[in-house]
Amino acid sequence: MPSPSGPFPDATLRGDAEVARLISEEVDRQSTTLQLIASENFTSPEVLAATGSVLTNKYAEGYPHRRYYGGNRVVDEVEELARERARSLFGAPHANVQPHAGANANLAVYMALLEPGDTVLAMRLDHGGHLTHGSPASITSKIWRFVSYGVTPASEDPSEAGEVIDFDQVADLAKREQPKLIVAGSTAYSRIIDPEPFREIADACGALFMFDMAHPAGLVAGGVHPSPVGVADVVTLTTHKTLRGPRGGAILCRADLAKAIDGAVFPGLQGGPLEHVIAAKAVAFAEAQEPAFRAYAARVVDNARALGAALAAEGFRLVSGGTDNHMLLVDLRPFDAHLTGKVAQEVLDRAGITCNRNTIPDDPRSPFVTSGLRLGSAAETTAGMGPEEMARIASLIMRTLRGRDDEAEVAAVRAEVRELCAAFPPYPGLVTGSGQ
Ligand code: DSN
Repeated sequence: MPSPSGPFPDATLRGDAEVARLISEEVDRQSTTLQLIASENFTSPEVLAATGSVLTNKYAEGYPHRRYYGGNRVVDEVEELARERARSLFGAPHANVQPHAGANANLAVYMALLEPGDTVLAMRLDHGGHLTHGSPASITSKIWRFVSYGVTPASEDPSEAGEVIDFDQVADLAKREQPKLIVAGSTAYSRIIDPEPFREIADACGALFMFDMAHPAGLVAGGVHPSPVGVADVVTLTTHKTLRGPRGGAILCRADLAKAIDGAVFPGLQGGPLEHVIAAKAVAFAEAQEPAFRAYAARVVDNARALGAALAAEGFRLVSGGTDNHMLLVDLRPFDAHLTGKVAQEVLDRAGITCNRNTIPDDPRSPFVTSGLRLGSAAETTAGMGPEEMARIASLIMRTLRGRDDEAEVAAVRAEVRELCAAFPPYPGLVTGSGQ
């Protein structure tokens, strides 16, 4: 069994062999397989240490200096620090760092700004939106009335942009439906989302404007994507994707909305905040302000482009023709009309290439099966990989999918993946065992 070492919480788990074993196995999995899920990353050891700290013991319902429990001198400072660092990183007048996740952050904003039944204009889930942007399966659609916009049709002409946000549709729907809130942001869209046209459309119909930057938060912090802060009325984010912090959410907003937003998070939606995670968010916000993080953000985009170019050369189609961010949405059909996203994800998993199946715009297959794969560059860029490794990964993906019925070929790819990962360990201090 691998023996964890260094400043990691699992080093002290010797008293619980079962959980220690599982954490070690996960260290091993993360170190010996390729992590290409666009919403994942490798946090720093400092973020891990804060997440595994004694701050988890403290109840702190309320906000700094306005708590419902005693003993909050230290966690008040922790949360103040996190709020201050979030404001400074993004240039925001107000930050709420308590949302346990991006979904909670979005729900809290709706609670703060809307009455039940109000109309919201947001992106369709099957064109790249998020569950909390009004999916029929989400509580959001049961409380508020969502109207959806999507992307333009795919273009036959490669010189023309297709599968990009259809701003004519956004404007027409806004005029017709008079939403109280317009939401920008997505989980499966590989282009820059410019907040300015959304602002103009919102102003024209008197709507508020929320930008959900869960995915590109690190690219905004790193200066490679335009910031929606100061353009949108409210910005939500997750801290664990491109921002590379602990799993969680946050909200940035105008000063005059601060009271409503804070009240919606607590006591409206959540109870006690996770102060250990808030401490880790503070660590991540400070890390993202370093010059090295700007260089990281630029490399993430370079790597996604390199992976996309190499995949296109192998016969895969990239939705919208490429990427401006950390992710690629790959249409598998031109590569192999019989290959589904589900089958591709499963065989890639066996080869040690971790990613997720995803619907592509107007996908004829169900969300459980899909015709696409979503790939991300954020985690392996953190591990140190560059464009050369991205080209090699594209070739490994092609070989796995081409040879999916040939166990020897899948095993050969698995061995190459292991060798590649060994040269880029995400946590070099950790000893790993044999892996999957
Ligand atoms: N599940 C996240 C993602 O993978 O993009 C969004 O919540």
